[in-house]
Amino acid sequence: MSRTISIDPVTRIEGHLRIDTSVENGRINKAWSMGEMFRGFEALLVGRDPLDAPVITQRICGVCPISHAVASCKAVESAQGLTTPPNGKYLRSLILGANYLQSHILHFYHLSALDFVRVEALLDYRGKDPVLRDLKSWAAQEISSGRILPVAPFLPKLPADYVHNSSWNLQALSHYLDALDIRQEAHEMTALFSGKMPHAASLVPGGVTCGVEPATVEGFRTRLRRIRRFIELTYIPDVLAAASLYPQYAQVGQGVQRFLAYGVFEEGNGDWLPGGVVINGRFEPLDTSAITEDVTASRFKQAGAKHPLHGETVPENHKDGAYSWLKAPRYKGLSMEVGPLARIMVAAAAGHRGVNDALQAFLRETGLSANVLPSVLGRHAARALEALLVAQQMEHWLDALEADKATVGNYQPATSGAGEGLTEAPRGALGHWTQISNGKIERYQCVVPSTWNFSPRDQQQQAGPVEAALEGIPVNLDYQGIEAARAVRSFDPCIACAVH
Ligand code: NFE
Ligand code: MG
Repeated sequence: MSRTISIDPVTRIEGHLRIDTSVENGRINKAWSMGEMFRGFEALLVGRDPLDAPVITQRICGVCPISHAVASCKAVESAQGLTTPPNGKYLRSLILGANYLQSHILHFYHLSALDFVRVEALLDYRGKDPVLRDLKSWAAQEISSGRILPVAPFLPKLPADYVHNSSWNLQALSHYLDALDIRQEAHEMTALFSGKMPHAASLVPGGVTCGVEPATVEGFRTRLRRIRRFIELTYIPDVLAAASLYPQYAQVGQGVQRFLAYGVFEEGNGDWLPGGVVINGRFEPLDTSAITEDVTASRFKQAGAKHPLHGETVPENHKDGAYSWLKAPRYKGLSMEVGPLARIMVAAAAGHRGVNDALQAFLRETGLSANVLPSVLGRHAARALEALLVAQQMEHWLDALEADKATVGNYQPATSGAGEGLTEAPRGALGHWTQISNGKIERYQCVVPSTWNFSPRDQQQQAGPVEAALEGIPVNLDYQGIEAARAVRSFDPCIACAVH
């Protein structure tokens, strides 16, 4: 018997995502990923001063604005021949690193955990923890009234095979609250060097417009150590506990198993994490000339797949065969997974010693095997492991700052040039491409992580990475799509970014 299940909207994300699936003999056999809005950032950048690019593109998203600022600064720097001194690079890495930590913790606790935690366990709470007691009375109102709006985050929720272990559920909810405080500290870290969060004030083409004050550095370091302790003692153990309670999710959602990363976290001499691609299990160096965006199933006018330097953004709402406002990025014509798992797979395949050692230790301690990493649980595990690695590495970037040295380069911009700005946002490979002519932006294209992962089909009818990851997942029809929701969320969707 064939059935369809739609999740519309996918909740607890930025933006508007709809997932349609067709189910045959108890498994998803086809899926469609649909970005349901248009915004037009690329079009509104045209004709602006290049200095506006990092200011405007940060407004694409409140979750990962730092990544857009960095990609944008690098694109303008490459187009206008600007350079960034080492202090500026280390400061960017620190600001970006703080944003990674808050984003990864946000994703696990505040966006994903409620897919696995039985919130009703709160109703049985008889202990004295004042925070859990408050939460219990709040949850009691939501759960007993069954109202759908505006009582998020606990409702609406899909029926599912939630585990009944009360103490685990209660502990997870208590960590949900702790994670709010930890994220606040991560935001404070970002703001220490960037003025505010979201939408940093200090990131400009050529570097970072703040000084290196010892008191600021130490304020940043103190918070970093608290967050690192939280990752070691709470976040990683919670991911492992979820993995042991829901082991079936190590076996589903494998996806295309082709990974792409641009490289990220500028150090004095190159990036800390390498760029590259892994295809058929083998590492290949990155060739950005092989990137195209296809719009066959996207609501845009455009003749054929184009490299982002030549891309266009002309909306066409009622287009035959189009079902998404996302374009379909491809590498050598192939759909590619991006994100923390892709970064770890690429770094490991490239022989990055720190990542390889940490990954092997992680697999030894958890008893997981490397071949289950491409899976729903593998993506959560990769994100948690990356959070730890970034938090550790940030100590070195703090140590590398030099109080008496410049943080921005000389500002002598060329008035014309083509630029490519590559970085990695928490959710994966992020590139901005621009053409500057007579001191103004003539073209601007952003190709964003969730655009890669949530892309629709292309001219060859090749499914996007999330569409492919959903195929084959067993479903219980009574659960109305929780299995698909869990798989979708392992990619950490942000559709506000993806459609920009
Ligand atoms: Ni709106 Fe973003 C990240 C970017 S999304 S969150 O991380 O760029 O794909
Ligand atoms: Mg784009």
